[in-house]
Amino acid sequence: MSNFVTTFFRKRDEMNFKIIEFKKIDSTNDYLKNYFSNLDEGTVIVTKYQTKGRGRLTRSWLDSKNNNLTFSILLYPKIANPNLSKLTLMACASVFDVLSKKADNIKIKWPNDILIDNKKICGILTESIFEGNQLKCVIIGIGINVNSKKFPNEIAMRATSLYLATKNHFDLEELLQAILTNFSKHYQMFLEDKHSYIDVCRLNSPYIGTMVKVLINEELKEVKIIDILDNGNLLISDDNQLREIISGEITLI
Ligand code: BT5
Repeated sequence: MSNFVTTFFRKRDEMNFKIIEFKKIDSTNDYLKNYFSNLDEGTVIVTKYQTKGRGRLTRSWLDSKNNNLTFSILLYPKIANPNLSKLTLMACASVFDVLSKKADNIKIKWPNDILIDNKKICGILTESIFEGNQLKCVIIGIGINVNSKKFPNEIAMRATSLYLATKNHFDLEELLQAILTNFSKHYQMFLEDKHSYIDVCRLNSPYIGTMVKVLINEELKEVKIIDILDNGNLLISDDNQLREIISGEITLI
């Protein structure tokens, strides 16, 4: 498999990214899972075509050749037990900042999606690797539909791309660099335990203050979304009882 490496360095306090690009790969998250031990923080695996992209649980992330931005970032957070929900929201804010300058009606759907006109344009998968009790690394995988003009039937009604939303083509490398610049800024906030990226999610979530259907432990409930908390959890009102949930599937009524 051919690949090439670009390295660019940033100012003090910002991340160094080393970008390794594959023409084709099964999953950029799986590559980092397999090879992280030889790679530094800030290594980014990006591909022109991901053939076995993964979503959460056993779900798939579908890609089409040369159209989309599909990448994973390797992190070694120097804090005990980093909160993965917060890291996912940090990545959501990093992508949101860039996409919202390119298209209208962009929203962040807690815990890991970005939507345009209520259709999914980006999904984020954050994974951690432990050896015993010791955290070895965190991998943040990001899939963004950029220039795709159509989608497979199973997701056609629920997916969109920057191209479909704007009728413009976008340069994938330029988008990647802009997202990494934002990521570096928000990651610094994360490490300093500041929450500006949660504010980005809070301000741009379409659900806060509304009634939604939520799947909690496989039970479908109708609840009111109150807030996204600084710890990354969702605060809901369930039968007038406030309740914090760690992750769940949200469906707008
Ligand atoms: C996600 O899971 O949305 C996380 C997707 C993460 C993908 C990235 S790409 C780089 C890295 N390498 C990987 O192998 N994965 C990461 P979840 O919330 O579970 O949503 C998955 C669901 O999104 C699927 O079941 C489909 O319904 C839908 N879906 C799949 N492909 C899509 C696409 N291209 N656009 C919009 N929706 C899609």
